[in-house]
Amino acid sequence: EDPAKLAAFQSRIDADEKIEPKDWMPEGYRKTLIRQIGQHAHSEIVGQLPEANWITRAPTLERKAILLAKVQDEAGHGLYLYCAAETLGVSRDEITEMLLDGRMKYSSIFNYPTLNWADVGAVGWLVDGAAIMNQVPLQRTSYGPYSRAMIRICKEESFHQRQGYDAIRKMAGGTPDQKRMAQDALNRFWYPSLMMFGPSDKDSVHSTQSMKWKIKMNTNDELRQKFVDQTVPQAEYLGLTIPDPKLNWNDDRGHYDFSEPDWSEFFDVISGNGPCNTDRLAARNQAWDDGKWVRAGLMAHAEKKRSGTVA
Ligand code: FAQ
Repeated sequence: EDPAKLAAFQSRIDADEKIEPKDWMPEGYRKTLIRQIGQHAHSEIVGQLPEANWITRAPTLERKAILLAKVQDEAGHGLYLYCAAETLGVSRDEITEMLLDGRMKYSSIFNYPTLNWADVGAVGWLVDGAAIMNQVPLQRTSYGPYSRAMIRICKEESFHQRQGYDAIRKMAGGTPDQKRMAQDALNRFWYPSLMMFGPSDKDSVHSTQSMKWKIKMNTNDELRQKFVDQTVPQAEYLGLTIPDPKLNWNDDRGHYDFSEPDWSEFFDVISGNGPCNTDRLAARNQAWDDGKWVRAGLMAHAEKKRSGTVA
């Protein structure tokens, strides 16, 4: 690639200009964005599965309506993000097929099961909480369509996080059994939530270049620390205990010290061996196959319209 073009591109980034679809961009920038936006879109779509699992068993009509709206929002987020990816020259069908045959990833977190109602609260509180921590800075990301999608998504994510916190607060303040369930959900979701931010900075292959291009605004460890600092007081308010004996406020650093997740588990999960990877991909493949006739019908209709033969 032409060094002069690369330098001009970098100075646009450094001046906080947004890059738009028709602008010149380095091939690596385009590829990284397709990977990150695509993975993000897939996460929103696959992320519907663990919560949708509880829609029919929500404890009250109100909780059911709220959960239904939240899961529906995730589908919308996936669609905005697929549209943002399409502006980079990749079709939604193409990247969907890459998800379905395992060439693309989605967030590790959605390979963990939701075993009971408290897990739905924990997902909203912790998983959406971690998602917001990662996504608020992405509103300022350098690629225009991604940044604009993130602005809308973040508004909806904060409602999601609050509904989760509200559900877990109800459980934590309920009967001893309900409180035990809330604690158990926190125990199981804590480390997988910390893993959502990606490997530690020393193992993050993409961070340096992505931050130079302002595709990412922070390192993985920076955001993980912010999430811990924000979440510990929330757990204290709930009367729940973060499952980390090393968790401790460090006055010198002005942050909590905490234990790293088990990174071998993380790499296992992202290479396809988490508790629910097979189920999640099977569910998405089945949805894609079941929808084949709808896609074929729409194409046939569009074709007829084009040739003017619609009745
Ligand atoms: N899971 O070099 P890095 C949501 C991979 S929120 C799976 O550090 P990068 C909302 C990474 O792809 C969740 N894979 O990578 C919701 C790379 O492998 P590759 C989605 C992971 O990209 C809530 C390798 O490890 N949010 O869905 C993960 O610079 C509730 C090396 O890592 C986003 O996607 C992981 N956790 O940083 C929905 C946010 N972490 O591709 C429903 C946008 C790393 O070379 C219900 N994405 N890997 O084969 C990002 O900010 C970044 O992509 C990171 C990873 C921070 C996730």
